[in-house]
Amino acid sequence: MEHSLVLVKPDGVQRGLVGEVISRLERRGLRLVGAKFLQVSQALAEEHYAVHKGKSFYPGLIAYIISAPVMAMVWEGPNAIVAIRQTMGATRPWEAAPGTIRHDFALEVGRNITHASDSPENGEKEAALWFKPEEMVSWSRDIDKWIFE
Ligand code: DAT
Ligand code: MG
Repeated sequence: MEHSLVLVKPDGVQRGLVGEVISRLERRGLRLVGAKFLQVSQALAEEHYAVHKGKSFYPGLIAYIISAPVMAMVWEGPNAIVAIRQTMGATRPWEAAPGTIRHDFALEVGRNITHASDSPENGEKEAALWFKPEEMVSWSRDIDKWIFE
């Protein structure tokens, strides 16, 4: 089962979209395994976005992610990485498909509401960066057999 770190970033929290994001992932059939609401530290922000260090947008990206609280979650499911990024939509909201979160709620790449891990390896790595093992819950739902083949 793949895991994805999902963040509702400061703009999404400020705009009252935490429930909307959770609702869409729940309806997709994904299973929530961890959640916390936090103000991100400079150190965590830099580690999370280390791959973007040196890019022109990096300073703005760090400033944005630490500017106000975020909702951090780990979701799991078969094909969770691709499925969740599909639900989020393309990084640049003007390229996001209609019906996706970034299409429906965003206009600018630097205010694109959510983060979601981009590979199964990064899903595991980011989940471990943001959550202690004991903060993640291993559980099953009665309905799982109707969602997971
Ligand atoms: P994603 O969040 O879809 O995984 P990414 O990992 O390429 O996208 O970039 C991380 C975030 O950085 C992205 O959500 C918004 C910001 N970003 C990316 N490219 C940008 C650019 N060209 N200008 C401004 N911000 C950018
Ligand atoms: Mg990314």
